Amino acid sequence: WREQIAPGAVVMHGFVRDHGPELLAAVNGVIAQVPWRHMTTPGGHVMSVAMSWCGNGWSSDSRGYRYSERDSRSGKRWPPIPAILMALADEAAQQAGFAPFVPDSCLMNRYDPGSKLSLHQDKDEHDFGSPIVSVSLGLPAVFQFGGMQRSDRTQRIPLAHGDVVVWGGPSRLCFHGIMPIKEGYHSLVGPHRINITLRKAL
Ligand code: MD3
Ligand code: FE
Repeated sequence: WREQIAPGAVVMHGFVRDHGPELLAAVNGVIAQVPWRHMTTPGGHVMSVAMSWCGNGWSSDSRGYRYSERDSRSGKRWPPIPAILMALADEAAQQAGFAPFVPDSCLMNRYDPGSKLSLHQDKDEHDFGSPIVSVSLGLPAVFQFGGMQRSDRTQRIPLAHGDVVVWGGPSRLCFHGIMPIKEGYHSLVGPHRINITLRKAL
């Protein structure tokens, strides 16, 4: 079923529940080329979440966060976004009431039990007019969704394997985060949660 949690934010429960194996195969194809890595924030903290990406990649260092077409170490482009993820992003965005969506960046987060993502805004993209489509796989999570101010009160939204959320319009710049993941085992994904976000970054 579909649930609007804020203006522009639509949760599509179970939207890709039946496509776990294909989605995981797509993730693993990217991981073979861009292995999971723990980034260091500009503030010098190592993130508990492991990341990978395709399309335009993401980087974080003492100078800040940015997106790039190429791996600065090898000079090569990051791998392309798998077709199944491009199709899913467009389908979900349109069903949530947004225009056809052609993302150019796909970030993947892997959470192990205890991993969390502190409250933040996604504002490194150049295009805030486009939505972000997120896909949850594996262990469940509690998502925190706030307002335009870090101090605004947050609502807690449970996210399960197969849920897709489209974040656009007024919700695009809201603060959000993921509470520490509880210990567990998912039959397909194992002891992890994987989140995929599709974005128009550059
Ligand atoms: C709401 N990821 O990668 S996805 C991120 O589950 C990120 O890994 C979380 O926050 C995760 O930046 C949450 C849902 C999400 C993604 C982007 C948003 C929600 C958002 C941007 C604006 C508002
Ligand atoms: Fe985010």
